[in-house]
Amino acid sequence: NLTGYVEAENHHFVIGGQFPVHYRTIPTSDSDEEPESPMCEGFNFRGFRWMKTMIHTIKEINERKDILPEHTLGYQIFDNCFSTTKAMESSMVFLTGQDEYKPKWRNSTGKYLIGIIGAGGSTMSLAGARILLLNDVVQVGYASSSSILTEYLNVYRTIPSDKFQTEAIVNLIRHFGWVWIGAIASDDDYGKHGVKSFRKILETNNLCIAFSETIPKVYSNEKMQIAIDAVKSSTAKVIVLYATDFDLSPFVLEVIHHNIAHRTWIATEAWITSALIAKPEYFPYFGGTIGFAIPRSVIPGLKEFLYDVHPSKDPNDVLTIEFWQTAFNCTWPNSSVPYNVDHRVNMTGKEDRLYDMSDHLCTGKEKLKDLKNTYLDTSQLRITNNVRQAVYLMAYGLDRLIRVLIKEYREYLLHPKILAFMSYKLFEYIRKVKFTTHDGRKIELNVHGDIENGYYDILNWQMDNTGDIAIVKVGEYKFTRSKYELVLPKNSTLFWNTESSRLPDSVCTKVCPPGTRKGFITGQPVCCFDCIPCEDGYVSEKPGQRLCNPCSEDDWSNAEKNKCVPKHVEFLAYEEALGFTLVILSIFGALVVLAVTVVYVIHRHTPLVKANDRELSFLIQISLVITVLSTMLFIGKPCNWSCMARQVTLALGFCLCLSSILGKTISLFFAYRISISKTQLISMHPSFRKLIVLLCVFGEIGVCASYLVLKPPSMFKNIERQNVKIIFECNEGSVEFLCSIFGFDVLLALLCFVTTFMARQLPDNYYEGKCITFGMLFFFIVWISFVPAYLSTKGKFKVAVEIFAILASSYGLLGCLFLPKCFIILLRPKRNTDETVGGRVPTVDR
Ligand code: TCR
Repeated sequence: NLTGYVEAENHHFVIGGQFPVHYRTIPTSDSDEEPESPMCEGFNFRGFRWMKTMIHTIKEINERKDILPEHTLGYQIFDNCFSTTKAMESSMVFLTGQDEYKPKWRNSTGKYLIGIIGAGGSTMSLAGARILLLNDVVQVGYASSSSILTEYLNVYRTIPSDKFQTEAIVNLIRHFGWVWIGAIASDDDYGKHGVKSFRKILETNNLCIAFSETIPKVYSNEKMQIAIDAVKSSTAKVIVLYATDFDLSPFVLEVIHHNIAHRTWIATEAWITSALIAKPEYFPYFGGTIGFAIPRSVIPGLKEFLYDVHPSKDPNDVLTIEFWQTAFNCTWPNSSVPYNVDHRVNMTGKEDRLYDMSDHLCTGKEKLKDLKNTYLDTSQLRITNNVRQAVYLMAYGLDRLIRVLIKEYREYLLHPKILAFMSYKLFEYIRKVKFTTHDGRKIELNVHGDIENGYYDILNWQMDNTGDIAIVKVGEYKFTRSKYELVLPKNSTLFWNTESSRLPDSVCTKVCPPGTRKGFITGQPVCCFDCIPCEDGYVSEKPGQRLCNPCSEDDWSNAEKNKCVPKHVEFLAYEEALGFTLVILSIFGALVVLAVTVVYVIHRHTPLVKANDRELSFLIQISLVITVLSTMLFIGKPCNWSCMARQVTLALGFCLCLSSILGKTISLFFAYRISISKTQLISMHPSFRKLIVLLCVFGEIGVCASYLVLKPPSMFKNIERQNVKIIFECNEGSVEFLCSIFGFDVLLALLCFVTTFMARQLPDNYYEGKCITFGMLFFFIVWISFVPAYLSTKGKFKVAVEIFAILASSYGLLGCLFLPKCFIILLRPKRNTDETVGGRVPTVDR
């Protein structure tokens, strides 16, 4: 039941061929009959053209003097109906020459079989490849492109492996920025392996498959619906269809039936130029299809050869008769070839099989010229050219081998033993063939028998003025084993089947805006994600960032989290209200002290001022000015010198103040002792008090100097990353030194307190002892409450707390020590007389 062409009789060698001249076999259902080879249906004009091209090329080679000058090639070609069974069957017949397989040394025609051109599709090539490999027969594929065929040693091909096409598709997808892609495959090696590697390459590029379904080979409504539902429900608007046109047609009908428009289909080379699908009525659904195609070629002389076909030439040429009948829609008289109308039972599940002979008889006068038919359309010779090159490849290989052998075995050349030896030599010779085709393409195979350098045309389906589909070349894709180049010229206009006619976007989740980052959802593909706002201190400036970047130390994120802005700088400034108030308070304090001094100077000869050491009073006033004004050093942007100056000035100011007070209290203390014992035991020499002050101050100066020299405090920019602001503060250098300088002050304060506390009973007109006791108490209260307040505040408020404490303690001392006295001096001058001073109090003044 195999149909095809044989011409072997007068030739030395035979090339086998397998072509899909029909789309499929008719499934046989009656099981009680003896199994027999299935019939074919659906005449494939394209396949018929391929087949004819093989014959044409062999004729051309036979006429040429430069290839195989002394031998001629015959052929044996079978229609495999695009089915595995037929392909196997014909492979067997190639080998045995019989319907049943009886292993015989490649003798089906009685001639030496060089190899087989075919078998149309990957699945069929695969089926044949196994047996052919067993028998050392080379198979040169012209359309079998699946990447798994690379593994078969005897399979060579003139079509690039799908590996390249798959990469090309992914590169195209990346070019257009699509990330969420659907995939539909035919249920065969071509589709399944294609989609498998497609998925893999896609994933290495961080793109995602939205769905991946197959189109059943044998129509099944259920399976078809699964694929259709996937397309319908998915948000992926760009879908790759990895299938040959025959397998695709039922799916196409289904898409139209379900009115699924606004999809962009990415075509593989197997259907991008298919007349079966590129029909104007399908345009609303399939317009805008983009994909890759084998480059076009013009084959000289082929057109004439194709036209030279007529059923009357050979009544046994059933294929030509069927061609004629199908093309002209008539029945050839007196032939047993059934008039075959392509029926759709396999495609749509609807029984509309038409098996009746057309009642209209063919006359034989029908004009091929009037026919608009794929067979005669030589404008798109792509796979056709591959067929031609496959034949050439085989012929060249044989030619090279024979040239070598002829030297040794001249007359024995066709002896079976030599032929047997020849068969596997041929493998190598065919693989090593390098030649340039008639249109300047270089053909060269790699170790696996694949071509590696080549290019695809990028085609786009558009509508031309006449309402026909125009398959427009919009670019080119060149590739070698490791490199590729995608050229899509700017001026080539693409048609897109979208509502807006603009480039479709196919995404699962829209790109995350700046200020957010992608948050992957567990169990979801990487293209589907949540957009999570960046944390404080982190930003994402560009859309679609995976991570938020931390801002530098000096910067902080803005509210939108899309930019780092300089951190707010914090210190207690003179200009701000708090700083300003403190400055006013300190200046006011200093003025008050000065006023007191002025009062004291004016009334320096009055007993009150003279009582209990006038100089010490002046020293205390000076020191209070110092401490009050030292607060200025705490305000403003700190720098190294102000950091050094502030603590030391403060400590020295207090030291001077407290030691002067101590000088006074010690005198009071001794006076008290004396008043108790009533004996003039020790008299306090005034210079002794000055000595105490001097010693204390010098001691303190010494400690301060070593502090400044050994571990000086310095300015410090507190820029911890998690801080919203930069805090300018002073780094105290050494806590030990700090503690010791102020510890000394505290010690002095304690001494003052203890001494006056003990002498508080001493009757004195001006209540000096009581005043100092109060002053010191106040001093302690301020500084004790200062500690927790200081430790629990931050930044500029810490400094403010310190200033408050300084001012409060200074004001307190000022208030306690001098205000009652000024009150007396100015408002109760009567009390400021010698009697009152000298009366009850033993004079401790000079
Ligand atoms: N490889 C497909 C079959 C095929 C085909 C074609 C069939 C290709 N190109 C064009 C018809 C027309 C590419 C396969 O199965 O390997």
